[in-house]
Amino acid sequence: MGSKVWLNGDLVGRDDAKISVFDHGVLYGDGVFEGIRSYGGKLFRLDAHVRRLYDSARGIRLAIPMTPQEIAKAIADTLAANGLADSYIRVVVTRGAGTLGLDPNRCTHPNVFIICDKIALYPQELYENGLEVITAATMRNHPNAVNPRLKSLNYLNNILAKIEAIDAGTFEAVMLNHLGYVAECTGDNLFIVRDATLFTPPISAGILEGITRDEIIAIARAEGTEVREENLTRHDLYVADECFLTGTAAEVIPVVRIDKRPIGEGKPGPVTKRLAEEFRRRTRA
Ligand code: PXG
Repeated sequence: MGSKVWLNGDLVGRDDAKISVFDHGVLYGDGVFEGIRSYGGKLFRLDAHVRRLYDSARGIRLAIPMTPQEIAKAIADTLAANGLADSYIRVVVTRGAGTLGLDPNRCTHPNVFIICDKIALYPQELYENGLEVITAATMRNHPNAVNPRLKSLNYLNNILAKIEAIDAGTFEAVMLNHLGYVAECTGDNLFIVRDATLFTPPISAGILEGITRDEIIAIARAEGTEVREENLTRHDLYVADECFLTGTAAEVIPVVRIDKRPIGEGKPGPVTKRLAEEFRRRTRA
């Protein structure tokens, strides 16, 4: 079965899923998106993703021409049409085709499309042995510029940091915010463990309010682990007992080296393993 893309109300073949080169999503990165996983044919935390999509759209003053219920149904229909039990779903809303020039009012109709495919960010082996990361020189977007809470189509900030990671021979980069505190990685949130307490940067550090992050915080609290959302410095990372990243695409992945420094024992720690195991159980349940 060829893959189907949902485009403005129709399920079309992958090669027929086309939008205009005058779409401001293409010309200016003017649009928003979501990345959602399905496990065993079930959409993981769909409502939270739909809500964030609408928040992002509101943040850029883009009116999605559908209700949240309609979007949720379109996502479910796309999943069903592709027959993938474990999949990655990309929902995109662009400002739509307009004229050259920034004015979004020249765009009459947002484009909405939904792709259902597979995603593998990191080699499987790294989920067992841990990932090496660097700190990027590129700082995370200032919250008063493009707020990182918005999942906008302009990911250049993250892409520039990702290039630094790749240049350094690693897969991921830690991004600091304008104050020098740890924000997040290019497509994942960051956690550390110190003395059996879990720490993660607060939303006010200028990060995406990750749904996997939220799930991990809930899992940790449910098992009685203290979780603190606090500003972290690079030094906090270097002296951590454990470190791991969370994201829809990445899921939960241990970090064992940052800027060539081993974290803790230099291998995935017990708290990370426990939380990753429970995350696996909840998603595969
Ligand atoms: N921070 C950023 C900047 C992200 O883009 C996360 C954190 C994690 O959020 P969630 O809600 O997914 O736990 C993200 C999410 C991709 C891809 O194609 C990236 C993300 C999600 C899915 C796919 O690289 N980033």
